[in-house]
Amino acid sequence: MRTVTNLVLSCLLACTVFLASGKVQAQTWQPPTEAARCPTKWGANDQRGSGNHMKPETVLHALKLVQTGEVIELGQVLSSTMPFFGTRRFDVHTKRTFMNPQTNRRGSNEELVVSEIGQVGTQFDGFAHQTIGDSLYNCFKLGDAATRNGFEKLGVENVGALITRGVLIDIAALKGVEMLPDNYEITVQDIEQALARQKLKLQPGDAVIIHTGYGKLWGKDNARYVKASPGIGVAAAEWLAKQDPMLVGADNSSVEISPNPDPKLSLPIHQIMLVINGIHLLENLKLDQLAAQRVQEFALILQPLKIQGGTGSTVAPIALR
Ligand code: UVW
Repeated sequence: MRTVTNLVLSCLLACTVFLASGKVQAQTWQPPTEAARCPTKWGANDQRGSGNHMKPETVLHALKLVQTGEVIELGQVLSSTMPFFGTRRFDVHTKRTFMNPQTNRRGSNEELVVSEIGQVGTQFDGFAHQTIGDSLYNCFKLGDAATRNGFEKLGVENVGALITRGVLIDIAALKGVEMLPDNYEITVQDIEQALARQKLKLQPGDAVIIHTGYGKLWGKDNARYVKASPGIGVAAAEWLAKQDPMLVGADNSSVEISPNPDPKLSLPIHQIMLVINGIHLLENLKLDQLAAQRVQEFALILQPLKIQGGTGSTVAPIALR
C-alpha cells in the first residue's frame, strides 16, 4: 500500500509542475522517494553497490578476453592544463633537488601536489560523491556519514580493485562522426543499435564504456569541454542501470548529457547511477586508441586511490586484450 501511495505521489510530482504563470509544464524526471529506493537490491546497510559484482569468477571471465597481451591506457595525463569543473585544480610544485651530503652524492627529487585529487582528471566516482537532498546511496544520511576528515560511510577506500569485462559502446562510430554534437542526448535506441552493430550484448557486472568522441577536446578546447557535453540521458541511464553494470564510463566530463535538456535538472544521471542504483561512474576517459583500434571487448582493470573517506579518486584504468 505504501509503495502504491509513493508511486502515485512520485508520479504526481514527476508529471506536472505548476508554474507561476498558471501553465502546466511537463517535468522529465524526479528522484524517487527513499521508501521507493531503499534498501537497495544489495541489502540494507550495503556500501559496495555495483562493487559487489567483484568476485573471482568476474576476474576470470574478464581475463579470458585477453588474447594478445596488449595494454591500452585509458587515463588522461594529470596536469594543471587539463579541463577542470568549477574550482577544481591540480598544481604540481616540484621540490627541487636535495643533494645528500654523503660521498655517493645521492640527489633526491619530489613534488607537492595541490589538488582535489578525488575529482580531477580521469576520475572514478564513489557513492559519497552525490546525494538526493541529505540522503546518500542506500539512504545513509549526510549528517551520519560526513565529517571534516572525510566520509565515515561510503568512502572510496572501500572500493578496492575492480577487474571486469569492459564493453566499448561506440556511439560516435554508430553516427558516423568523430565527435557527437555538444548537446547530443544518447538514447536507449542508440545504445541498442550500437551494440547490435558491434555484435555484443551487455552482461551483469560489465564496465560499460561509452565513446562520444568528446575527449578529442581534452587539452585542446577545455572551455568547450567543460561547458557542455554529449552523453546519456535519463532514459538511457535507467536502461543501463537495469543491465546491472559494475560501472558506466565515458570520454566526457560527467558521462551524462550536460547541461541536461530539462533546465530544472542538475546532472540527474549522477543521482540515478550513484545514489539510486549504486553504480559507479568513470569520467574523462581517454578512449581514442580503443575507438581507433575498434577494441570493443576487453578486460578493464582499475583501482581507486585509497583516500580515506574520499568521494572519488583520480584513476589510470587500463584495457587489456
Ligand atoms: C562533473 O564534473 C560534471 O561531474 P563530477 O562532479 O562527477 O566530476
